Amino acid sequence: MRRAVCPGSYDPATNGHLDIIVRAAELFDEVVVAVLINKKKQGLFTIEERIEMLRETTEQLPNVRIDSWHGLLVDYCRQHDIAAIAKGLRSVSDFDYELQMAQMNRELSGVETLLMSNNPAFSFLSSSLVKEVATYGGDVSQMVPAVVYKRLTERLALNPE
Ligand code: COD
Repeated sequence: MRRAVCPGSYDPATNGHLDIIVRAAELFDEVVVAVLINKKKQGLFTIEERIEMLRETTEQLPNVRIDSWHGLLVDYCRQHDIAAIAKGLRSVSDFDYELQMAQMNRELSGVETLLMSNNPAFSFLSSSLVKEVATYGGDVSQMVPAVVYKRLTERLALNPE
């Protein structure tokens, strides 16, 4: 079985993330969307909330499952027999960082990284910008999956700026 992982913080998932997940699911037998836990970073959503939103968003994709992990991504890949890391590239600045991580991960474990050019319609999207715009009342409804939009507006209504 050809298995890939789409790793990220997903705090929260955007339509840019989803586009990469859908495309990876067309290329591999199974795709694991792994929410990487960074204990130094306080997120807007808990890991459980991010997982729930990703599950709902990807429920129509039978070969996609959601998981979480704390530690090195290459260790997750080894433990779960994953041969490839699938990621999206938005810009040249993304490329510099992604290439460095891809080289490090390959050096550490031999795992390959597939860098997919993103859909230009989503080039400007990042979780942090979406959160910032939503915090100040901007309309992000077309930038994130519907379930994320609902949770985001509820969360920000509870914790206004
Ligand atoms: N369009 C297309 N793709 C996108 C978009 C978009 N608009 N936005 C994000 N993506 C893709 C990118 O491929 C990105 O890499 C991925 O989604 C995740 O994005 P985020 O913002 O959710 O997550 P990051 O950037 O915080 O994730 C970084 C990782 C968690 C993947 C990285 O830090 C990691 O692998 N950490 C584990 C510890 C480790 O192994 N460290 C050593 C690395 S060499």
